[in-house]
Amino acid sequence: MTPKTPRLTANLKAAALKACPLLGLLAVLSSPAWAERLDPSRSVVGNAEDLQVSVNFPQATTGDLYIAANVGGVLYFYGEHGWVPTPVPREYAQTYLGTKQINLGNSSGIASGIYPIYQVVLSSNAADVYDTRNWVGGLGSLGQTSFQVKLPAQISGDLNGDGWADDDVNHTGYHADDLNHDGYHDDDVNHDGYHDDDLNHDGQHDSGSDHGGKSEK
Ligand SMILES: [Ca+2]
Ligand SMILES: [Ca+2]
Ligand SMILES: [Ca+2]
Ligand SMILES: [Ca+2]
Repeated sequence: MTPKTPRLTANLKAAALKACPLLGLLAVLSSPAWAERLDPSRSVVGNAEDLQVSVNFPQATTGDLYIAANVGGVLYFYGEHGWVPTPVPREYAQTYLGTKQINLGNSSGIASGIYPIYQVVLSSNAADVYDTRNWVGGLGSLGQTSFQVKLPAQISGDLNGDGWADDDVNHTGYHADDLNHDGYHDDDVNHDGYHDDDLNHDGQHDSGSDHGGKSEK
């Protein structure tokens, strides 16, 4: 890992966070012609299962395709030879239109955890993936989702086992209360995967009387 990586990670995360309200604004103001969407085939992934996403390109988009995963605050990029902690494209100088399926590999080789995923197309020959001026389609073109890999259902929230957190009704890969799209409940400040008031770790907020964590019945 280079010493620069955390700063660069912060830059892309900041860009990603900026993109969210911008997308919301665009949705209100107009139909965002460039808005892309990154969809997992399922966001809750068990052992020895593939992590698969599709990217929807509503308009022809030409450039270098980058896929990144936030691994504990460090961005790893899915290059031609797998995941590496330096910015490399998955594909160079392609034109995309419609739906593109991408297999991000198998869960058997990665640690259990929550993995936010980003996707962007960079102008061909542009060097800096963190400079949003190089993003084809601008800030709104950033694709985002999140995988929950090999986690207990009390963390993933997938109690019915359908591959999605039960509160992720629109299948974005995020919990309904993950408005900042970091993969964690927004009230999970310590990022252990549980609501911070879920002391008995059953995946549910504890009631006011059970903060000893014994029971919430
Ligand atoms: Ca579910
Ligand atoms: Ca969150
Ligand atoms: Ca927590
Ligand atoms: Ca609880």
